[in-house]
Amino acid sequence: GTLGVAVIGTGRMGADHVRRINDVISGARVAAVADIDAGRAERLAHGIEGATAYAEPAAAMDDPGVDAVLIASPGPAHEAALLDAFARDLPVLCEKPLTPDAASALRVLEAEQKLGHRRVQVGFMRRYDAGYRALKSLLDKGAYGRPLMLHNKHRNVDTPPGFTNAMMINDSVVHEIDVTRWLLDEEITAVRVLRPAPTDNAPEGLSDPQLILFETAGGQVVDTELFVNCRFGYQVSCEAVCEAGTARIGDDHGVYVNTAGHWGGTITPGFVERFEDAYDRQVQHWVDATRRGEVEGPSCWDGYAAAAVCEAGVLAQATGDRVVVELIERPDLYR
Ligand code: ISE
Repeated sequence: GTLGVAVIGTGRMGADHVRRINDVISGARVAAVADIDAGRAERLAHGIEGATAYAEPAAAMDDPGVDAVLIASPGPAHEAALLDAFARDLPVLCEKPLTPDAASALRVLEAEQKLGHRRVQVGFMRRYDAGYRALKSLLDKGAYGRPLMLHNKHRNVDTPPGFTNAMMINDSVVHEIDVTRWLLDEEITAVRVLRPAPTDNAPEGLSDPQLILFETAGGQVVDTELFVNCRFGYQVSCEAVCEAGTARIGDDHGVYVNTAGHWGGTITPGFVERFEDAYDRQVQHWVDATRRGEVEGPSCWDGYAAAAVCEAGVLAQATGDRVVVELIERPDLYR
């Protein structure tokens, strides 16, 4: 039957996922929404037939219409919500980050292993972007030989109030951490961060742009230009340099225009637009897999590994040192 989803957190991503489940996705409906701001949850539930608003995540999960949970609350609230879902053995789609640090991610990893089966898909939506998927399949086929390097660009128009240097790693570079591990099928073993003189458009104290370097267990080197107050648009691209060729995605700007002495196209304003198709495909895949009784996509292991690389990255950023990433041995459940 139709999957009844409890959406936990009704901020920007939560509200967008509610709209998506309601209007875009097939096979699922919003059965419950929860937010510590109960008024916000109620306003959102009001427009949706059969959806009930709650203040507590656990209460939303106990709603009789709920079969699965989509966690879109702020990162620090994820661990508690994940453990609530595990206690009810409910399938979960958890927005990134899995949790904000490696120790809490490890607790989640251990709790899922106690269930004895995977329950969580982590919301690393770039894995569902058409460009990244095409690049992944080329690399998996060995189309251009062994990949040697990745060059990533990650640009945002501006940063929300309170955005910190640590968030540049934990919120933004976390996506390059995941695509690096996924595209190359290797763990990241060390991180370095270079901080050029900042743009005057960055808020006081924010080092923007930054250049982040990863080394992988396979000996590859990956660079990421992160520039989150670039002002001109939202851009994410990735170029793989292989032994016999290169492949680059993310440079497509849709319609190509000539006018008024200029040629070119438009740039998306933000991640919601740039990754709209990826978000849709991610949630549809989760719904379809869940209805088949399966769990696919990025796992708690991927969430934990990303958190461990983020911790090393934040340290590398603060010290200027090359910081080695320490991971536990990969548990059988995630092999
Ligand atoms: C935000 O949290 C995201 O996840 C976006 O994908 C990223 O581009 C942005 O830099 C983050 O702040």
